[in-house]
Amino acid sequence: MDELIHQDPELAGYIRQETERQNFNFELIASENFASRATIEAMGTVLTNKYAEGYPGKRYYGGCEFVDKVEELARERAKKLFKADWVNVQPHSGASANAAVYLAFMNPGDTLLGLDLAHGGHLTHGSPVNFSGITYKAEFYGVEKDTGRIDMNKVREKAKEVNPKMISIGASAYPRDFDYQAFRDIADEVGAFLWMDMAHTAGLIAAGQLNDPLMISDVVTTTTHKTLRGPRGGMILVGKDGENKLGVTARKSGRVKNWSEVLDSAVFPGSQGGPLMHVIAAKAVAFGEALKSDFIEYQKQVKRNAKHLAEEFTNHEYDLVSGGTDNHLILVDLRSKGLTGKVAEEALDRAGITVNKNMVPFDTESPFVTSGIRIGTPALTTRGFGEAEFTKVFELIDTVLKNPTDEQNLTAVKVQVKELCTQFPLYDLEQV
Ligand code: DSN
Repeated sequence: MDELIHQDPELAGYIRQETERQNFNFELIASENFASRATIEAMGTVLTNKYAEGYPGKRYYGGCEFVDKVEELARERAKKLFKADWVNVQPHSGASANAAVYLAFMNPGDTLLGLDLAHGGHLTHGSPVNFSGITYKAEFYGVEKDTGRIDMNKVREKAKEVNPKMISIGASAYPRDFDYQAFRDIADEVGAFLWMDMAHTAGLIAAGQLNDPLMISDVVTTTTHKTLRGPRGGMILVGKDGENKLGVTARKSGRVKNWSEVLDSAVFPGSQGGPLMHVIAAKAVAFGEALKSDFIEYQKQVKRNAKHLAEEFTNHEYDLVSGGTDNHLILVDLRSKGLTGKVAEEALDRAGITVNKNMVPFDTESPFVTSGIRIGTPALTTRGFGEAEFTKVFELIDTVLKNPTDEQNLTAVKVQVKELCTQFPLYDLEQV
C-alpha cells in the first residue's frame, strides 16, 4: 500500500485502522469472514480498468482475451465446487443475483412465498421496503413459536392458499438446515419455481457439511464472501441445466430457453452493465482455495465451533432460538436476561466483540432495538479458533452481558480479547 500511503495518507490511515480493528476484535457477525491475502490482492489489480459487458467469447468490447480467461476460470472452479451444470459469476452482490432471479422468473405482481424477515429471512425475499416486496406480491412462511423451526406442513398449507409463482428458501438468521426435498414436493404440487438463496451457508454446502440444494432447486443464488470466504460479491448457479419445465420464455424472442440462457440474460443486459473483473478474478482465487482439501476441515470446524458455542450458552441458561444450531450461527434470545439486542450489541462492541442485534421470531421489540443477537463462527474459525478458544469467547461475552454498563468491566474484557487475537495473527499490518 506504499503508493496509497504516499498519495492519500488520510484514506490510507482509515484502511489501516480498519485492519487493526479486524486484527484485534472478535469478529462474530455471522455473514462476515476474512478473505485470504491472495484474494484481496486479486481485487487490487488492473482488471478494475476493463469493460467486459457480455460473456466470455461474446463481449461488446475489444481487448477481452485475458479477462475472458479470468471469467472462464472462475466459472469452471465454481461449477466444480458445487457440481453445477452452469454458473454466472457476474452479480455484484447477493441482492443483484436475487434481482436477476426475479427478473428471469417473475412478472411484476406475481406471488413469491418466502421466509419472513422477522423469522430469519432476508430483505430480498419479499420485504415491503425492498424491491422484491414492492414489485412482487410477497407472502411468507415462518417458524413455529415453540420450536423455532419451519413446519413443512404449514409451508404446504400456505403455498396452496397463495399459489406462488416462486418459492424461496434461504435465510440470514436461521440456525437450522432445510429440507429441500419437502420444499421441492410443495413447489411441484403448486406449480412454482424453487429458488434457494444459500448466501449464508454456501461454504458449508460446498464442503458437504449441510444438505445440498443444487440438484433439487431450479436456481440457487449466493454471495461469495460469507462462509465461502471469497471477495464481496454474488453468483447464480443451476445444478441441472436444460429446458425449463415451466416454460419461461426469453423476454424478447418469446422462445423457451434453458435456465442458463434465461438467467444469463437476466444478469446482463437485464439488470447489470459491466462486470467487476477484478472481483471476478478474486472469486476465482477463492473458489480455487475452496477446492483444496483443507477447506472441508475448515467448514467442519466452523460447525463444531458453532455447536460448542451453542452448548456454552444453553449450559449457562441463555435461550437460543430453536435450542441450538445445525450450521454456522446461533440466535440468542436475550429476553430472559432482561436485555435487548441493542444494549447487548453496543456493550459488546465497546469490549471489542462484534455481533449484530437481531430480531428473534415473534419479537416484541422494533428492528432497531430487537430482543436478540446473532453470533457466527466463520471469521474466528478462519483465524484458527477452535472449541477451547470459543469457550473463552463465550466467557467474555457472558462477562459483558452480566454488566453491560460497567465501563471498567468492558475495558478489562477488551484487553483479554486483544490478547487472544494476538495469539492468532490475521493480517500483516506491514502489507496494508
Ligand atoms: N447482510 C447480510 C447478513 O448479515 O446476513 C445478509 O445480506
